[in-house]
Amino acid sequence: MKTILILNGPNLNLLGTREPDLYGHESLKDVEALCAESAQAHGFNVQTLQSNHEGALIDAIHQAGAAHKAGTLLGVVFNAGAYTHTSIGLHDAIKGIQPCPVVEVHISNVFAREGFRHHSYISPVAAGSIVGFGIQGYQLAIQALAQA
Ligand code: CA2
Repeated sequence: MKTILILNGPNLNLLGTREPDLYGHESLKDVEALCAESAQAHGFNVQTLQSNHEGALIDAIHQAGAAHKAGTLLGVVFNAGAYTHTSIGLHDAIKGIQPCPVVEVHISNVFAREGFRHHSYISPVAAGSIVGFGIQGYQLAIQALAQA
């Protein structure tokens, strides 16, 4: 059974603790459990990782690329958090593992927020982007990968 990597970036470990209007009441653990359930329904396993460190996220993307090449990984669901708006390193890492599909997810509608959240370094190299549907976005991303 192939794996889907659920990768979360900076501060997403704080989900459920503050700002429920933007990010809901569920914790990261809840999100990861939801992802495992959705992936299993489509016949896949999940591997989950959250990091507040850009380099660790880049390493995880490289490992995902190797696993995709080896045929054990279907793709990546990636919420890069604030690094979305700043990280050329993550852009290059995702580009470097193509054709491994990376689906960009944002819980909030970044386009309805501050101007600095309107630009994404991830979008141009992502297979697609899902924004503004809350944590359901992770399930939609899994569905997109499973049905591609
Ligand atoms: O909407 C999203 O999913 C974001 O990726 C979340 C990031 C933000 O920087 C992006 O612009 C959009 C922030 C994640 C921080 O999450 C927290 C959750 C609860 C309390 C504090 C932070």
